[in-house]
Amino acid sequence: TSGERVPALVIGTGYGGAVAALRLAEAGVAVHMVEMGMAWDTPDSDGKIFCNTTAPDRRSYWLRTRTKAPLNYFLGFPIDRDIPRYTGILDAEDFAGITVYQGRGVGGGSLVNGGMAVTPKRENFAAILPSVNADEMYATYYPRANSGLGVSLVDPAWFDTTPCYQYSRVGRKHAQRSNFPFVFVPDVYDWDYMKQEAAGTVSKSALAGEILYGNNHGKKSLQQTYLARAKATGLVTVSALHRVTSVSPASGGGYTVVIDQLNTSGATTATKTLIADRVFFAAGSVGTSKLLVKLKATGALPGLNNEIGQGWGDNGNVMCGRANHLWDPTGKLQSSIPCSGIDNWAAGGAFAEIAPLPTGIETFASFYLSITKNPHRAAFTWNAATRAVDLNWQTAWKQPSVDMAKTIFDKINAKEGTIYRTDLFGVYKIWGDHLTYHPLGGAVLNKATDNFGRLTAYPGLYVIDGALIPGNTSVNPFVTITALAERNIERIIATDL
Ligand code: FAE
Repeated sequence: TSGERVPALVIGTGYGGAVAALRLAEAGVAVHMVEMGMAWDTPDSDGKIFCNTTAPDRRSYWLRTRTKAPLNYFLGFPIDRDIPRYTGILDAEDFAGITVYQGRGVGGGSLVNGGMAVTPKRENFAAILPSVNADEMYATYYPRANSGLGVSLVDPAWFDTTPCYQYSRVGRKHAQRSNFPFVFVPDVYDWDYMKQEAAGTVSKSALAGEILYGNNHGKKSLQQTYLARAKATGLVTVSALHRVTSVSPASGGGYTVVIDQLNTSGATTATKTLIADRVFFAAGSVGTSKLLVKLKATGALPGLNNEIGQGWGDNGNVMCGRANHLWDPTGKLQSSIPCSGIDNWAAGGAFAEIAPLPTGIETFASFYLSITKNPHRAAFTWNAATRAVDLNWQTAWKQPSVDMAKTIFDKINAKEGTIYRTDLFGVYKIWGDHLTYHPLGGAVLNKATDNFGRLTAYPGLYVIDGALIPGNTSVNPFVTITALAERNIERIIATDL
């Protein structure tokens, strides 16, 4: 209700927001969470909450009239199709030089992602978060995050025999024949459930190709983990389809938070105002950065420092496919949940996930999402003319990522006598270099904030999401986002409340 006062308001329900809400509630603090996306807790007319990747409907995209699939061509033909405009689950947010994919809804990115839950190697941590005590992270906060998220590994014996990971086994064979380290990648998917899917005893999700637009079964998104525990405290409420547009100091102390209520067409149906003693920015790297840059530039929070909006990176994401020989089929049944990768970080700056192409037909293709050590960092700035926030990422800045990915795939192609696929991202286009799944930074720890996420010019304002991480995590980011949030909220509860 408008005008109400809340002790703690959390903007966004992704990893950072879910950790903050749970730990604050456990400490006895009532928390109100505001989420611009839908609740995703009610089946649609087809009996399912989420639509399938192969049949995207209005549920698939955030306020688009046409799908914008990350892998947008197949055999050289475009695969995007018209859909009704709706507050769907996946946002393909276009900036001048890059499309940033993000989850929209209660659970944030955990609703749409592949669940790959990777803790960076200890020796890479100093480059990821230089001001954070690594010993504490690896002794306490990474284990806490892994346990809270429900992370586990595929059973290697099952992996070796199941048809749905033939694509990974082909990926392993090719990696090892070129002397690259092959690694299993942990995930939050329930592996026992996937075995039952393969046995045909339960409804299929990973083995029905569900990914990107939500998983109806098997995946432990934040709705099943942190957010379920937060709600069970009885101290956490969530408003879905509500978007925070402003935060500013309130005259009687605390902060005035302005919130638009949205309908499923994305239109504002009401504007509400709350007073919050503390506000946690957990709108994701892009969402938090856009809000803070706007609030600084438009005079709501003018005292924010000049690091706001800086230090944004794409985690070096780049995708590619390889065309295998006919004796190396990758399987017509492919689990949509990746479980393995090729680690060439130390030698070549690339960590490649062996990814599925769950088309339902044999493609003889190997597909990879590489995370690379791309050095470029972009900045968000306020555009007074358009009254929007711009990001100055340049298309050409992906070249280092392509070069690093090639340290793996040029060598494998040479060894196997194979070539790159040229039909997955356009007509004769090898590299999926127009996008990222892993936005990071924009309110970097110990620069835009203090070393625990406090926006020190404004006591009671905090950043607690991927915006804190300066552009790269060397692996998939959500375990690091979760572990850093666990570390920061513990300190904030101990010293600020
Ligand atoms: P995030 O999860 O994005 O949550 C932010 C929330 O805030 C969202 O729900 C927004 O709708 C909401 N929001 C934004 N602005 C506002 C506002 N003004 N008012 C109210 N609410 C707002 O942030 N990472 C991995 O580690 N492993 C993977 O396998 C993986 N696969 C991915 C696949 C895809 C397709 C995508 C898109 C991402 C993937 N990621 C993966 C990245 C991961 O999901 C992402 O790093 C985290 O979700 C970021 O967590 P945050 O808490 O920063």
